[in-house]
Amino acid sequence: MNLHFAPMACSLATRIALYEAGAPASFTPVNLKSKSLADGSSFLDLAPLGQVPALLIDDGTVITESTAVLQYVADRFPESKLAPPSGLQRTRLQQWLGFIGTELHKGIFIPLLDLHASDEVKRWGRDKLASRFALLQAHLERQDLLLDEISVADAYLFTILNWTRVTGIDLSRWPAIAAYHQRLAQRPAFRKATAEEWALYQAEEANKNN
Ligand SMILES: N[C@@H](CCC(=O)N[C@@H](CS)C(=O)NCC(=O)O)C(=O)O
Repeated sequence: MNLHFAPMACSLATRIALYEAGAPASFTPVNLKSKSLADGSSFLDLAPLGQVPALLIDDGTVITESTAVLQYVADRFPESKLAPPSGLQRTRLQQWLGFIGTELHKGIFIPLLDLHASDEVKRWGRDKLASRFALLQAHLERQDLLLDEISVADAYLFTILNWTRVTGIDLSRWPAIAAYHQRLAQRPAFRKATAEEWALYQAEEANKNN
């Protein structure tokens, strides 16, 4: 399987899940601005919205949307136990994936990261963030992970929390969230995926400035 990704973007969550699962995978960087791949081909042929993650699986099928891609990886490698197989725990996983994807990723962080978003939009995002982080803080005061065991939802939330750094959100205001983020950063799969993509991200930034 091949993950189309951009360094430190939401696709990092899928790389983490693949590493946690010990899954054989290759990785293709996408230029999100030009919507092209390094060989000059159009990413839009693969993913019409031009968004990562896009996971190309062995029969040529492309899976997009983080919540679907992450659950696909978890289900394809059930021994990794990255998703409860069924029942209320599976529903809870989907609840968290929905919360992270809509309330945090798209609802708040994409506007905060958008270079064209007005100050008013960014203020609105920050105001909205308070109630969402309060909910997370309360949950993580009670338990170490989103579910009882590590899951793809933790990989996704970790990835989004990385963006607090670049959006100037001081995580120390939410100590249980900050501690959770630090704990996950110590897990080998999280550490390896983040170190690799951080290096790629920095190289891209250096290229932009040259
Ligand atoms: N709904 C998609 C959104 C993915 C998304 O927003 N990806 C961003 C990177 S974090 C992207 O590719 N942005 C480029 C664009 O929207 O043109 C998902 O949940 O996977």
